[in-house]
Amino acid sequence: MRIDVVTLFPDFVRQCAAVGVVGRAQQRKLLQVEAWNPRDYTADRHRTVDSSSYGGGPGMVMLIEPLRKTLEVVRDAAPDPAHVIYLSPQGARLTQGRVEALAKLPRIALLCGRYEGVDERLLAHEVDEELSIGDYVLSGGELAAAVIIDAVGRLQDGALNDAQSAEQDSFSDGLLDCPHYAKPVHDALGSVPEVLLSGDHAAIARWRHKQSLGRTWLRRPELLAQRALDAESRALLDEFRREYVTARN
Ligand code: 4FL
Repeated sequence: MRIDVVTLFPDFVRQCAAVGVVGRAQQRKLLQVEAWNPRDYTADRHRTVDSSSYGGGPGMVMLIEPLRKTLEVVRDAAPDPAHVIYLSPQGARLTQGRVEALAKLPRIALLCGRYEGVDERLLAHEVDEELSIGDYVLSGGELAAAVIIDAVGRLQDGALNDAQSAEQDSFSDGLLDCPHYAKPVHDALGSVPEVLLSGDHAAIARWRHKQSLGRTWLRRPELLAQRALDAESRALLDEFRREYVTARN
């Protein structure tokens, strides 16, 4: 998969994409990340990329022309059509489901805004989708782009080791992850739950599923409401709830 990023800070994006799982995916040719600076596609002496906002008020708006030219160069840089995404707090919230769909595309382009944003006409004509990574304001779209590159990059076939397998991630089945433990078995902070030492793989799988359900119920109940539970999951969650109430009393 190829990801092109349009940004005033191309080095920042390249450095983010060079480390860890995503960096390794690039080395393995599973992923190609390219960053493009609209300042390089300006025509004036000052390399102007922004201007004050019609209607007044503080803050600068990114101009149509440098972004249009940059996106034209981006599209011409490879044969696959690019699905163009603008990162902004006004976008639809990014979810693991959306990440999984994006990860299947041959090519996406990420447009990062700075200042107050981007001229609305450029967005209307050149952008396919607007995404937000959460309800807070950043000083630009670059960190949001880095989030998408990471979440999508690690899902490319061969990017993860067996030990990192994406099937076990939080949200891969719409639930939060279960708790994890490593050595020592006994510590001043507590002991490892007995079932995890039993070697009984079915009992361990059942315990983990129950913990996932229980934690989701405690911490993110809205995720459970969005999801139909089968009879076994309902029974496990009931068990978790009874134990939770008993432990509190
Ligand atoms: C982008 C915030 C995506 C949340 C400022 C510029 C943003 C953002 N998700 N804030 N872009």
